[in-house]
Amino acid sequence: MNRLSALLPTAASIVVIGILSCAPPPPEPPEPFGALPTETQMEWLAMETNAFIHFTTNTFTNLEWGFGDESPEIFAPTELDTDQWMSVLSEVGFMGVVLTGKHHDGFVLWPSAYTDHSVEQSPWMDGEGDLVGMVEESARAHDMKFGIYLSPWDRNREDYGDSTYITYYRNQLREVFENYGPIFEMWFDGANGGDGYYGGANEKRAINGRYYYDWPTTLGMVRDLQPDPSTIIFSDAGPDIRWVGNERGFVGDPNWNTIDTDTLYAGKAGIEDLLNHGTPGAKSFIPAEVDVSIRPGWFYHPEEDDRVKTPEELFEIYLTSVGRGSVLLLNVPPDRRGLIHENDVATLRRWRELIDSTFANDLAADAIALADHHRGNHEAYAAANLLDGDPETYWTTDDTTTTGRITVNLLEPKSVSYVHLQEHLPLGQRVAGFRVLAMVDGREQVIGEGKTIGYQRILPVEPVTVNELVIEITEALAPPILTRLSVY
Ligand code: FUL
Repeated sequence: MNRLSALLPTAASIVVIGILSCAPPPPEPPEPFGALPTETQMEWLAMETNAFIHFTTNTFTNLEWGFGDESPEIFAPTELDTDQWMSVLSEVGFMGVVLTGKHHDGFVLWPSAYTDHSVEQSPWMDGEGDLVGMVEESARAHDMKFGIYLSPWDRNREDYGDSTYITYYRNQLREVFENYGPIFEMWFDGANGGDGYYGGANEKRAINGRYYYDWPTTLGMVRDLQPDPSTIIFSDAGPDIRWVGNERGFVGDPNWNTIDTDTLYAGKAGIEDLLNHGTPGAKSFIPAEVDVSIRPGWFYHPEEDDRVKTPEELFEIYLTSVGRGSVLLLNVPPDRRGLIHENDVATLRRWRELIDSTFANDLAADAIALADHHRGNHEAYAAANLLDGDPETYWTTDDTTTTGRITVNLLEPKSVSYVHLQEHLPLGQRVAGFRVLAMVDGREQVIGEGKTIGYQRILPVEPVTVNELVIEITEALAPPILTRLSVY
């Protein structure tokens, strides 16, 4: 071959280049549908499991709600070690931690410039301790994000109910954000039981729940204090994440990430159910957070040492929270020594082993997925995208349909117990009904079904050993868009 002909394209390569350049470009992706998540909400959903820490004077008085008249003298952990907390919590997979910086009793776990009712007046570390600072530091040392709970209801403060208390509350918020930020999650608790110490008044105080706290101003302040990375703000109905409507460890099916906040108010009949399920196609994207305690109480009580949830109970909670596209906020309350109790540590470790062993091996990793149709019949939207591990690629349909059928060829008989699906939420939550089918005894049978998928869905199915599975999307609010399919 002379030099010139080596540089010239061959006839065959001209044909290939011609075909490639003629391949039609993929059709436009589907239009976004409904309320969409922010980047911060997507990052929060990806955290999956966070730990909640309830620790204050209640730990020593054996109460769940301190009255507000507790002496700081009683706050006296003997072996407090926040590194023990964080090393256990990070070892078992928690990505972040939310600490009760102040619970309803008003005792403050950091030396605050705005009150004496704090660790500064306690014998712990001779009044030199700063538990918020220690937890924050230990969390970051273990690569966990730090968040805080500051109870708006304060049964210690004399001025609770007056506007000066709101100033006090905001000053403390500012103090926390400035000294211990970035705060990944801010927990605004909704409880208010009325009575309390209130600086010695010992009375019942009613506040106007709608106006007293002037939430728009407080939330605006938090946004200004931490614009980037912005804090995920929890309260019963958002603005960023919502309460799940129970403290038992489950979000519903369906679990819609959307709610209409303007029609939700405390005391509304059925509000728990609304929060538990969300509302399809509603105006705001406000996912549910599943908060539940590893023990019967939120605070440590010695008599509950043998009532720590079992690893199997926690695994079930994992399936009904993370497995339904929510985030689990699991409360692990340290004991009077200031340590996470041995029983809690043991159950947490075994729980993590259960999760890891159940989901160790994706049986669909080498599978072949084919859909009955895909958008514009273009490879860019084919079912193979479900198996490529890339959250940016997805299977989707033409705009004219809201259903689909995907066949997953596992290549050889495999024992299947769970199907794991994910929607591509940046374009909105869509799927409202799906089922899993398999050939059993020569007949195609439904082995599992559910309503929503959302951020993710881990669906337990009738255990079967099969070569092939079918995923049917039976109902959706708009063309379904799925990004992941795994089988365990
Ligand atoms: C509730 C509080 O009253 C409980 O004590 C606990 O902190 C729980 C997480 O939130 O509203």
